[in-house]
Amino acid sequence: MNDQVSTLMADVKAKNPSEPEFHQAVQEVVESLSPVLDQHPEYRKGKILERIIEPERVIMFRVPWQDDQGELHVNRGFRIQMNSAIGPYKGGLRFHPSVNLGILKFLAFEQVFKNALTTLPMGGGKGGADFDPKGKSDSEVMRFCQAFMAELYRHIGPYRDVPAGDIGVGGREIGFLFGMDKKLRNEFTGVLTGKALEWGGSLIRPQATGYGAVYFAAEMLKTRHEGLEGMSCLVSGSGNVAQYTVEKLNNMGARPLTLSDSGGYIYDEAGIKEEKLSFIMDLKNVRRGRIAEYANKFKSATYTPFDPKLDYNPLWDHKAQCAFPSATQNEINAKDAANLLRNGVYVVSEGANMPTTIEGVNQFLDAKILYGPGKAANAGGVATSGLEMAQNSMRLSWTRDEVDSRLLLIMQAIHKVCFQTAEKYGTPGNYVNGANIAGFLKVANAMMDQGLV
Ligand code: NDP
Ligand code: 2IT
Repeated sequence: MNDQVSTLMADVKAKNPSEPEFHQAVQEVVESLSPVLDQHPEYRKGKILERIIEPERVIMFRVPWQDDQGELHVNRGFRIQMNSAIGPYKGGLRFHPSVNLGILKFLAFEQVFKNALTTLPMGGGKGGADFDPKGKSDSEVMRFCQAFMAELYRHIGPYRDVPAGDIGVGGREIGFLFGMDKKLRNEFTGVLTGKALEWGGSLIRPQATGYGAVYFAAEMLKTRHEGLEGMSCLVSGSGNVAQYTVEKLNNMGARPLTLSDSGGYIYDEAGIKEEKLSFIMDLKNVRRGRIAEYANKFKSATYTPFDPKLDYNPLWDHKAQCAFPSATQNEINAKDAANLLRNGVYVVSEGANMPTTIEGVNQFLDAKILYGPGKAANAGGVATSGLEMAQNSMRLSWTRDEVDSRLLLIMQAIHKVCFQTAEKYGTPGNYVNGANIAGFLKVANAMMDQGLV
């Protein structure tokens, strides 16, 4: 760390105590920015960095709801409106017991740069609650979503802030949230994305994050005149992002071998082919069961429960060429990164947000593998949310091919700007610097244009 970065990080830690994920996300970005700040003293004078790390607004609220037995519960809800320099706040909602202010601030901070890379006019935000949807009935989830929206609706809107899904928030939750917003507002507006097709959703939005992460990997491979065909791939998670990553990998002739949930992971040496993915989709999206069931059903697979005493994740300790972390933050630590490299992995495309620790990232960069950080590689999801907003504004819907081809073009554009920016600033092949600098420049220039607000 240079002096400037250490001073800034000391301030960030003092001002935002007990928020390690936020510190980590800020550190990774500011470490990339030194050459930009040296070349642009006006950003220093305009205190762009100091402003960009401070949310424009943080909303925290009580979410009281009643379970099926009539017992009352109180959760904490949040919306971080991080930066609106280039468009309305945009970003997902996460429902998970681990949710706290620091985690949502890291996610909102990442979202600012990610959204800037999409080429679309979206600012950055994130929200959610420390609610655990696991084991809850549909009516409990509905009552929670309604209670959550009873407060959130007054802070959002199609020109103000447009939430979407993230961990624990999928089509079912977006439906309940949208219904409550519509009732309270007495207006049918495109206030959320990830809606169902019949009421304003976009084709390909459910697929977009996973497909996009695979398109990004393919673009990185193209720079070495290679393709995904025949590549063995390790995928973590088994939710929205992981499922459509596996689908696209199969379409492109690759061999996805693993999937996980918070209990453990499966390794299927025969590959997680189409019919097995249908089983996963039913298991996870309809029956809401555990991934362990996969190994009972398919004999080519083994299930390994996670052992909390281990200081590494055994999912990352298999021979493969590619890895698609698609579960959660910091799921690849220094030891996991070393295991991946030792096992021959040389393509990492992050479907999850910040799945790799700073020590892990540094190993990937030192090894000069094709490493696509989340804010670039998983931007296809929010980009397609941007396409959903565009369709809502026009009051029409595009075909599957139209949306998918726009998604591909956007992922190619993101890859290109990251690749070229990394080169321009003297670190060719470093997509971390490329993504951080390119995203920063767009937002910083907009902030400079708009004055001190
Ligand atoms: P889902 O809720 O659909 O799936 C999450 C998956 O990750 C589940 O398999 C879950 O297992 C597992 N998981 C979650 N938390 C943990 C944890 N602490 N430890 C181990 N496993 C965990 O979420 P998504 O697929 O939508 O999101 C996955 C990642 O992708 C997140 O990092 C999210 O921020 C990111 N992302 C999502 C986008 C989207 O469009 N949905 C867009 C861009 C990024 P279990 O069921 O056991 O909890
Ligand atoms: O992290 C993310 O980019 C998302 N969860 C998707 C956000 C969105 O608004 O579609």
